[in-house]
Amino acid sequence: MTTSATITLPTGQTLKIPTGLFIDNKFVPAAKGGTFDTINPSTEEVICCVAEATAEDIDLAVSSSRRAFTTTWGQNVLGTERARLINKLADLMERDQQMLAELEAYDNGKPVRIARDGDIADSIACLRYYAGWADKLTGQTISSTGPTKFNFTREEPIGVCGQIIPWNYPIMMWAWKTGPALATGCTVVMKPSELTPLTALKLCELVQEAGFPAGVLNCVPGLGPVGGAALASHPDVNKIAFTGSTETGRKIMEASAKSNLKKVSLELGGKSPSLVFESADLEKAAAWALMGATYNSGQDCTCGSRVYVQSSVYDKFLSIMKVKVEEYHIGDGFDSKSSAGPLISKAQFDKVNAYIQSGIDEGATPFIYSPKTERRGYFVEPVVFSDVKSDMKIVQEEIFGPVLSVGRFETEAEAIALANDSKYGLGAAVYSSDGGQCIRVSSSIAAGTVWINQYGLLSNQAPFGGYKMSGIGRELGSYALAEYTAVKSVLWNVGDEPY
Ligand code: TXE
Repeated sequence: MTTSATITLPTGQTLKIPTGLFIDNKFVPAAKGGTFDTINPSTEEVICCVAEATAEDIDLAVSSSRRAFTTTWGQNVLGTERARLINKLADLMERDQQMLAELEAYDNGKPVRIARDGDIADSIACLRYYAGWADKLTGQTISSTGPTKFNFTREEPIGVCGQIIPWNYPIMMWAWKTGPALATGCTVVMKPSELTPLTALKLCELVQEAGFPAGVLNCVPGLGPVGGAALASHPDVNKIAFTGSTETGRKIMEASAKSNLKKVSLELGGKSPSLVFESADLEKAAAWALMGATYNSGQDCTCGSRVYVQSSVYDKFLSIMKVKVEEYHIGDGFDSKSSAGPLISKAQFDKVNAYIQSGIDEGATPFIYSPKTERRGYFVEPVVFSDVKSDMKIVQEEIFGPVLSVGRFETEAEAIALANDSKYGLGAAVYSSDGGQCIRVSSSIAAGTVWINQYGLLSNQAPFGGYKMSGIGRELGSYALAEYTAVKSVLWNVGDEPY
């Protein structure tokens, strides 16, 4: 198999892209020669085929990362040097921002503008944020052990990290995971989603160009149950960072438990609630709520898929929402008017449409709903259900499409109970002009992120992660550093006691 392909983007531009596995700073075919196709979700056409990693390739990648960890990276390189290389990588991404955005839009379907000014801009900032941390990792000096004992701690890189990422934000998930890993001195074996492998591989060219030592970052596209499973159960991997479904998250934990008890961090599904109180600015609340439910066509772990509105303003809220949905445009990622693109795959398209049908069958009112058209591509228009009940599937299960359920409540206590009636706890929002209510309610919701009078905005400086079945561990901010470091306590006897 060749390890590159030349593709023609919808702009008419041709682009040479790597399609091999990236091991030891080289693009190579898979050991068994296998490949898989990646598909443009806007046209349902095959873009190209990509090398498929199996267990043998994972072994090679892990050995390469282990070698780098013990020689050219890990504790052998100063934080300032790690920062320099990460900053260089960020600069190269900035140079290639438009090209990366077009490739992301082609492989994933999202609008070029959103990929460039949202996902990639944030990813560059994320790398720069973690480059800033690379030379600032300090331990503690602990004096309570007495005058003749000297105790200090070291924050050491945990080792070789497997990173398994999804298809909804391919570049951004790559940056969220590589940033803190490389900054702390870990080495990485990255497995991008089989649905969107192209930008992860293109970024490897930039890793080469930036001058990272071989093996610091390897990239092994492949199928989840094959390459992904081999990485999760590998005995020489020290940590797995995973973003994806709760179901696969369980398998990753199980693989860790059955292999070497590697550290695991999981960023999983959600069913994030928004509570709109009668004192809220309803125009703004409806705009944020619609954005929360439809951003990235709802393919977002914090998709605000449940909105509860106080009864006194329920009808008004819905009528404002209706006007706003009409301004929303689902379309091709290369069309500058598109607010969001198609769903990622036929499987997601079928899954989301089955949920929409289940909402209708279970008696929710399809308040805003345009039935399917025979259009090419996996496009689904936003759907808003009203009069939903808590036990409906559309209210309890993650849909991962632009489908919003709107229910009602009378009191603050009822609103909090509805918000917490979920196995998930990733995001939540409160809309109210009563400051005391905002604080009371945000403290009572079991979710890793609570937005007040806004939705979905994240910051590289602020921690992100889930309560309950939405995950374990935190990404972003200084909190993510703890996921990639092991704390060593050094106890030194500086006195004369015999023992
Ligand atoms: O996810 P998977 P899928 C949710 C969302 C979506 C559903 C299914 O509800 O509809 O998951 O999507 C790798 N061992 N989210 O099937 O399977 C896989 O190759 C190791 C939420 O795409 O979890 C890919 O790289 N790895 C979410 C990654 O896991 C395995 C983002 C995610 O795929 C594996 C995506 C295995 N056994 C989907 N099986 C979020 N939290 O943002 C699969 N993988």
